[in-house]
Amino acid sequence: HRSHRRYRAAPEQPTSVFRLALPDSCASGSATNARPPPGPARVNGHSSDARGRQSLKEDLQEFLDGEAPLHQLDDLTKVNPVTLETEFAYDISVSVLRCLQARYTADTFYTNAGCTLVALNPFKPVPQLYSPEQMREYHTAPQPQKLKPHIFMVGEQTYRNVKSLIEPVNQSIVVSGESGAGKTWTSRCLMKFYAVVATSPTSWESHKIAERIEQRILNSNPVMEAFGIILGNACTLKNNNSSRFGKFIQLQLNRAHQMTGAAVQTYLLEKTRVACQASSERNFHIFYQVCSRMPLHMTFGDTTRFLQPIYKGASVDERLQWHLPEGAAFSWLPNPERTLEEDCFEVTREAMLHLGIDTPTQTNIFKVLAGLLHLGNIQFAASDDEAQPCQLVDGAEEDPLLETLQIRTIRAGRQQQVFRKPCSQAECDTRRDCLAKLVYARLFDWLVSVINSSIYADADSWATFIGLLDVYGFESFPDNSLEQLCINYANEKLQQYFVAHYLRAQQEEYAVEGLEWSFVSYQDNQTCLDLIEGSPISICSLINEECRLNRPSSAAQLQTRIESALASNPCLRHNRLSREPSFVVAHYAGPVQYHTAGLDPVPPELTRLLQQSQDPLLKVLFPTDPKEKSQEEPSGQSRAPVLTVVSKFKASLEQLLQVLQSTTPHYIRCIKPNSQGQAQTFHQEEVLSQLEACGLVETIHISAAGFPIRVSHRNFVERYELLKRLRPHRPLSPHNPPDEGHSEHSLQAEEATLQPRLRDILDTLSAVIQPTVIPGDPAEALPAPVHCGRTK
Ligand code: AOV
Ligand code: MG
Repeated sequence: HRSHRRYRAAPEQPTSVFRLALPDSCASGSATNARPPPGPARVNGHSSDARGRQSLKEDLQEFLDGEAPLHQLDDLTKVNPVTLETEFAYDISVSVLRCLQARYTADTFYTNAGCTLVALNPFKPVPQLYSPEQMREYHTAPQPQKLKPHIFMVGEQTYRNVKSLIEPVNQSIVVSGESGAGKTWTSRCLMKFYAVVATSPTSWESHKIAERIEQRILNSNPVMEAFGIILGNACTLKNNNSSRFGKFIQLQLNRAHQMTGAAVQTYLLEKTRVACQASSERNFHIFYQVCSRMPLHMTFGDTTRFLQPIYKGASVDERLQWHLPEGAAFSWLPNPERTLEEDCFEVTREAMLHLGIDTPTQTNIFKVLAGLLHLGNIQFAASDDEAQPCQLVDGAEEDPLLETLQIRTIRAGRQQQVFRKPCSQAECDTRRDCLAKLVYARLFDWLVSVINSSIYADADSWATFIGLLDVYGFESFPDNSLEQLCINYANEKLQQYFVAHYLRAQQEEYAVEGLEWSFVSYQDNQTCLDLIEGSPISICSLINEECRLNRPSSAAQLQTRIESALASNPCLRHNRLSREPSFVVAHYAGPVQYHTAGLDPVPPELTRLLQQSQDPLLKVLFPTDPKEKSQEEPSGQSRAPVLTVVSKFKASLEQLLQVLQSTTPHYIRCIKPNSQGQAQTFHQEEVLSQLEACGLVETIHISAAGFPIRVSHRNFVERYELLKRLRPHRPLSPHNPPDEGHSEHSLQAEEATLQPRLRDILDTLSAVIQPTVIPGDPAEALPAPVHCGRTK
């Protein structure tokens, strides 16, 4: 890119974004020195003249054919004068955006962007894209990276790295993106891919290849589905089948590189959904499945015929056994009329059987889930007398469970004297919700451990692994809680890891090329991470402290403490307009305001109550720990440090990063072209904000700080060799007079022979380097072009 500077004679003009002057002949594509006639302004690389349009079209066509990597379009903007570099983010994003849109319109959903694969959600079935033939094509290609960008290309590259005999290294594929962007879909397709390719090497030569592959995919499906469908997915505004947890799946390979097992680690289950669902959203699918008794039917024209009375839901007997009579209404089951294909109870049961969860255990699970629904119907009425516990709206009832919800037990003094304090109505509600969340979260964790024990390979039977990370992308809503803080904290960590990897990769590449370069001016997101997790004081440590103190005014106290203790960190901001206690963190993807409410720790008496349960499943979920009792302080509080959601999450995130750091990472950024889930619809603003949130814009910044244009030596020689022959000893410059050794005549002769080739080269150059002005900038303001004299 440095060599471009010679052609940049643009004086600094503040209004101009693209200030590029080209030799006339380059700009016009003609052999004369005539300047192109002033015409309508050219905007961001779009030239209004026919030649310009043609060039851009050709460029795009190259991209659509998968011939050129994404950064080539960025080259258009790298020719900006250095002084205007602040404009890069916008302009480069625009060119990336335009490229993605052109590809999307042409049903090309995958694009390479450096070491990242950008995946656009087609929002329509594209079965041919994921067919066994496609898998075979990528798996058997001598160089899969030369095929069209595809998730199978990443999958295959990853697999080959693992197979590399010189240095087999564990691999990971980080799939990120916002809700509904296609992360789970992508992870699932990759698992299907590995279920096919990471098996016996002879299978590709067998006769009934396609049939066998299909069978293998089908066999592995219930296990793959089980990660989400059993307890973890729900219908949200953004995605009908949204995974409400993050997961890292480790696909384990033996020495022959065959998949022998897997292990799954989950993160941050959105357990609040059990007790609290946003309007128009639903609880976890499983609750609807347990309650539904709707026969599966097919519609033919106007008439509805029952082909076979296959019941999606439980039988009448089962429902009676679980106390779920037909027509029962549950307040934690909003929008029950909205049925989805994910509500198929049979599939869930089958997946459970496949995982080794037998029918009696399944019945226990469904009983507990039904119990949670009944818990949600408990309504407390405020008591007139503060000394008396709140009563139930439906009338008085005596039950140890209800009592635990209504009365707080405090143990104090050396004698462990028990004090009982009635809870307010709001406290009762919080305790009820807390109980439900606690049970559901333990059930989910237990299920994950069951899944792991059914799919985990023996430690000595696997040698390497490929990790698939499917995590929530960066989130910013009008109302953000500590849950969003955890999600965005994870994204900050992953972004830092990505940037470190990307910088290292670039640096290594430059070293191989013998180029000296360091990204000294590059600022990473460490300041923001210091704010969230730094030592000794950070948002995390203050949250933990506040949870330990467990005082009624926690939310306000937390805000005050964060503001005073962390005021010096530039990433901490305050939104004075907010009435709720809150703070603002300036993330790499933009500022987010977090409310500090919702720190309620689990009351110990709730856990004790569950530990005393006689239910066979609850006994497994809440085993009594003999150590727990001895740790209790006289106040009834445990002496062990309070393990808040944030601190648990921080620990699991650190563990995840350690695992990732031991691997070679690959990145797939999923992008949602529109929030309505419509095919063939590309909303530029929505995509642009996702490009920012997934760190792609920042990646381009880093790229622009280094050498963003990479041309192989061979291509370079092929393309520019001619110029060397024209001027063997001197750089190409308008100020250099013709070489003394060359007579005017011989030069003309040489030019005549080389003219067609030269014209060709200059045409290509003019397609890449086009003078552009921002809208409203008069064309006359274009700087005077550099005169290249005879070297044109
Ligand atoms: P997510 O995992 O990123 O959201 P999903 O993978 O569940 O998103 O994708 C959402 C929906 O988009 C799917 O149910 C499909 O209908 C559709 N989809 C995604 N990718 C493709 C594709 N390649 N081809 C066809 N359809 C696709 V969330 O779990 O909400 O963060 O929490
Ligand atoms: Mg998902």
